Amino acid sequence: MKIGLVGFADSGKTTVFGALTGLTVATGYAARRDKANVGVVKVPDARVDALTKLYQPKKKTYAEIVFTDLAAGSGPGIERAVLNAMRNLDALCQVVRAFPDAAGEAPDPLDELTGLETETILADLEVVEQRVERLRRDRSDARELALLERLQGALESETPLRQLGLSEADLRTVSGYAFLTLKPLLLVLNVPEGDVAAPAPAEFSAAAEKRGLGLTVLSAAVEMEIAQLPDAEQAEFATSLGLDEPARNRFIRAAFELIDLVSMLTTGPDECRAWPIARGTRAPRAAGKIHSDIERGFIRAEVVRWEDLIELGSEARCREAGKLRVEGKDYIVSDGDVVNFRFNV
Ligand SMILES: Nc1nc2c(ncn2[C@@H]2O[C@H](COP(=O)(O)OP(=O)(O)OP(=O)(O)O)[C@@H](O)[C@H]2O)c(=O)[nH]1
Ligand SMILES: [Mg+2]
Repeated sequence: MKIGLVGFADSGKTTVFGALTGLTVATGYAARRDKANVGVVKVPDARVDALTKLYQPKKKTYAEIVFTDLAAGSGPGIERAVLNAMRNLDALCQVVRAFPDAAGEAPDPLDELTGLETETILADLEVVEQRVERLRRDRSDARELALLERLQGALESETPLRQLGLSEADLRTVSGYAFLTLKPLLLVLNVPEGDVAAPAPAEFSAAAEKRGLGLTVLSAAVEMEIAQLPDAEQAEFATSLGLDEPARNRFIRAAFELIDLVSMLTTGPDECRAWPIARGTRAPRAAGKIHSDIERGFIRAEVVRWEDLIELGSEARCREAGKLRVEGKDYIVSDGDVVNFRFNV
């Protein structure tokens, strides 16, 4: 799963990337280059922290996701090569500039939102038109043609494909085209240092809501500063700015949900750990994330809710209180389940 930071030049993508990964990356004009920055980011998780406090394990492991930072490229708009690179991503986070740039130029967040929307719609339309033409010529697949004509109509009326609510079957039919406007999209409004605790401007939130898009407000510059502090001081500094926690944490969790991942938890004296699994994953497949032997020899899953475990203090007490469930191979693991697999190899 790859999540991309995308958007116009100087919106702050690389600065956000640096804040997320804690890596030192060159920002600004000089940093524009052909190669994307790629980094692994830990997903902050209060449940892992709580379980760690209870079990005092040797190790604590958060779920991880990979972020890619794509430069917009030279010139106005988004370069063709960058739009193509976006096709390989599973989800997009558009960084939108809401701070005055180095030249003092006022930002226009709504214009960036609609600007990227238009560019991605046009890129998708090009793909659809070529395919429609081909299918009309071949008369090979009437069902696909009908579907693509419907998509073409939507794109021509400037509707991103993700807003159509396509069926699972339709999504499968078009999955090979890697449509940009079908990719999950999260907006990241990069605001000036003084606005980090303020809500997004009403006009911008309304535009996000109308499109059904998630929105995180942060200041990349501030988040970068926070990221460089020792862990213990990060929360304190965030509080001093009027934030409950670094905005980066909210953003990472939102990005994690964007790609439809949930966290299965495991705990014990060795390790407390969050395992990212696709929403809807059954127990044996989830077990396979830990080790293929556990999937192969799966017998059952013993499941407690993390809240119950924290409240009651141990698995044994959860069992006594009837809070430990024994689940079979058809069980779909939910977010926040603490699971202990029984297996036989
Ligand atoms: N004041 C302020 N400046 C910022 C903020 N975020 C980024 N900048 C500055 O804006 C400039 C561009 O930031 P980058 O992160 O390089 O922008 P980018 O989106 O990666 O740009 P490209 O890679 O060229 O597409 C740099 O000089 C940053 O220091 C912010 O939150 N506040
Ligand atoms: Mg950059």
